[in-house]
Order: sequence, then structure tokens, then C-alpha cells
Amino acid sequence: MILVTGSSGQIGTELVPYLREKYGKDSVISSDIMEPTGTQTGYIRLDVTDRDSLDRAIEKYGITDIFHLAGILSAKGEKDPDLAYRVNLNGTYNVLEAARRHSLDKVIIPSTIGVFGPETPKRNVPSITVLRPRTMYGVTKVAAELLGQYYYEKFRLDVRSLRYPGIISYMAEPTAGTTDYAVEIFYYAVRMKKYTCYLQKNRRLPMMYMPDALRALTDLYEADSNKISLRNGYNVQAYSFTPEELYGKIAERINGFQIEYKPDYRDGIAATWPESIDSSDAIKEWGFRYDYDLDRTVDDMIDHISEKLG
Ligand code: AKB
Repeated sequence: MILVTGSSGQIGTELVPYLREKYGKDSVISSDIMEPTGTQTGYIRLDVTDRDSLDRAIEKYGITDIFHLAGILSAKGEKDPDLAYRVNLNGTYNVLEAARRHSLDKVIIPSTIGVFGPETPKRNVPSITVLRPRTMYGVTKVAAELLGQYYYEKFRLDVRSLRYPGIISYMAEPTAGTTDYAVEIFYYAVRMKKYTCYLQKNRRLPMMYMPDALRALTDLYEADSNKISLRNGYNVQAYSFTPEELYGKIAERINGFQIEYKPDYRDGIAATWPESIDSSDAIKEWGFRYDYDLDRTVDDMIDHISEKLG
């Protein structure tokens, strides 16, 4: 029985149906901080900063595995570092402690390129490298990675993690991250053929399309434990591009699409992150792969968003 925390976010919105399809619709409890609306099935309100309610949920639903997605992303975390600290760090500690006390089978905690910082190499970054982030998001995610490794080594709790790059998707519009421009741009291109980008035109970042992100997470979840040598986080990416390159791909498909650049504080965050990361540990150890290159991603995004917006 799987519990997903933070199920209403960009990844959770798609991960929950994906897990239900794969493992059975009654095998997944989704949870987030919002009250249930009455229309969702298998959803509970759960605040990960509240240890007792985590314990109660694990006991009540016979939870064996947790996909811990609840978190405050990089851009929102800089607006409210205190909230980011409480949710990302205390929340993760509570999840790990609850999992240890209830002897859960597996805990999956996605990490992020936000763990890197200005001293990290800029290109083709290996999984084991310098981690000196300058955002509260990054600081708390490095701590979460180290805690995951600690719980594995000290208590043999089966904690697994991968470092997501920016995720491109069309179902939920993300609103709290630095890489969100790569989703937003499609909505603006289809709706009004004009987009103002908050990153510089040459700010290159690693990225991946949602179907590949979901498969990567469940491949890691299903991998033999003895194949997983890195317990703090595997780097994974499909491609890396700049806003100007993405604009070019979209403009080839949407006539008259215009872009202008007004970099804000999020460009400052992106400037501390690498341009590309090396997925070779994930490829070697548990078979990470991706199906969507950038052209296929752009085609699929435009099709779905055009359909969604009518
Ligand atoms: C963000 O931009 O904060 C996230 C991330 C890269 O973890 N999408």
C-alpha cells in the first residue's frame, strides 16, 4: 500500500494515476495539505509537518511504501524560507522517522538539481560532486538526501532518490519553481502567441518530459535493492536547453510566436545550477532511459495544450 505525499503538485498530479494504473487503484492513498473536495477518491488531508497525523495515516491505511513529494520549490522557498525549512526538512525527517518506526518497506524521496550550487561543475555533473546550494530549497534538499542515506546506512530503511531536472508537463501548471518557464511558455504560445520569460535567453538548464520522469521514478522504486549503490540521489536528465532554443522549437510550430526577456530573481537562482548533469550512474545501475527528446516533447506539449485550451 503506497502513500503519496504532496499529491496535488506538478509531479503528484500525474504520479498518482500512473501508480494506480500500474499497481492497482486501491493500492495508492494520495495526500496533500488541502482539505478533500469530496470528488477525489483515495485522498486524505495530510500535513507532513505533523508527525502524529503521519503515524495515524500509516496505521489506518496499512501503508508499506511512501513516495514523499511534499515540498516547497525553489522560487517559493526564496519568498518564504521558513515555510520551506519546515516542510522540506522537518517534513522529510518526519516521513523518515515514521517509516523507520513502522518498519516500512521503501521510501522514495525525489531530489533535484537545486542541490547544486555555484561551485558545482557547470556541465555533465556527476552524481557525487560538490553540493553547496544557495537557496533554502537546495539547502533542505541536500539535508534530505543526506538523511535518506543516513537512514539507509544506520537503520537499513530502503530509501531511494533521484535528482530531477526541470520537469515539462501539461496537466498541472507549476507555479513555485525556477524551471516553470519551460511549461508556462507553451500555455502563452498557444493562448496569446507572446511570452515574457523571467530567465535570460541563454540560461541553459537540464530538463525532462513528465512521462520519462514518472517511469524513472517507478524504475528506481522497482529496482533490486542491491543494485542501488547511491542512496542520496541519482542524477537524471533527458536534454538541456536555453529559453531561446526552446522558443525556437515552439516558433517553428506556432507562427508569429514572440518572446521577450525580463530576468528576475529566478534567473539568479538558475545561475547557480548546472547546465547539464550526467545520468550515467542511473543508466548503469537501474536502467534509466528516456523516450522523449526535445522535438518529441515540444510536439506532444503543443498537441495537449491546444486540446486543453480548446
Ligand atoms: C524548481 O525549479 O524549483 C524545481 C526543481 C528543479 O527542483 N522544478
